[in-house]
Amino acid sequence: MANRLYALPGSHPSRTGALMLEHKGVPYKRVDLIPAAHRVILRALRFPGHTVPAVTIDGRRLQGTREISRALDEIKPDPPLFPKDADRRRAVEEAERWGDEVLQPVPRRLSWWCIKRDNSSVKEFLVDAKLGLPTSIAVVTTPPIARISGRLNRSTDENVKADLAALPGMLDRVDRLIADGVLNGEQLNAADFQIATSLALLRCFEDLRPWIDSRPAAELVQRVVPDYPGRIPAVLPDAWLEAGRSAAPAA
Ligand SMILES: N[C@@H](CCC(=O)N[C@@H](CS)C(=O)NCC(=O)O)C(=O)O
Repeated sequence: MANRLYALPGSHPSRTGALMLEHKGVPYKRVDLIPAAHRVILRALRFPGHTVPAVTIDGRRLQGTREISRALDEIKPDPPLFPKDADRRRAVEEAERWGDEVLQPVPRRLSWWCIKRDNSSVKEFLVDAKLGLPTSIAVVTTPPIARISGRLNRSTDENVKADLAALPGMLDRVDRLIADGVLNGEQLNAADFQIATSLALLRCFEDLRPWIDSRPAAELVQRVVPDYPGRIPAVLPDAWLEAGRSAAPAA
């Protein structure tokens, strides 16, 4: 049976899953699920959790970017997603963990907050979606989905404000990982694929693109995921953006 990648339209970790499959040269068919209905479908497909990416490969079910990266290295060792050297592997694993647990939720929370207030460009996230229904119908369902997803992801004013205040420090950390050779080295690794998609989604925010484009982090996005679709109009309050605007990029 063909390998399948179950995704949600515009989902950055889904793109991480796709990039890792492509890095390995593993053929797959992408299936985009309809948000909210995705939970029922993933359960029906016997995945244990409710998030994407979820992959079926060689009769195995893999769910979550970190499970997928490790399993892909087992299934097809070359090209590797983790370095052989133990110290370098630890550094990549730690960067991948941080990218998954700390950085990845930030663009997710910010997206739902912004889309709830202005969904005029949501269709741009759906350009290459494989939903099996017309984009116009998907767009119409956006307001209730944005409300539910905003609640599920705790996209509150307080959390979004805190994310924006913390973001410059997170971008500094990405730049340090690049300077240390953990990210954007000769061989791309699991942490590159994990972190680049979060940065790519952050670049979709008109308010935030300049924060990234002045940094080495932008080179990682250009290399790994230059074609991330979508645009989020400038709706974030000026006062919340102040912290980031005044933060100097890492040397
Ligand atoms: N951090 C995990 C989970 C990813 C995740 O939360 N994906 C979101 C889409 S961006 C999702 O599936 N949300 C649906 C839900 O929580 O039910 C990973 O890297 O695989």
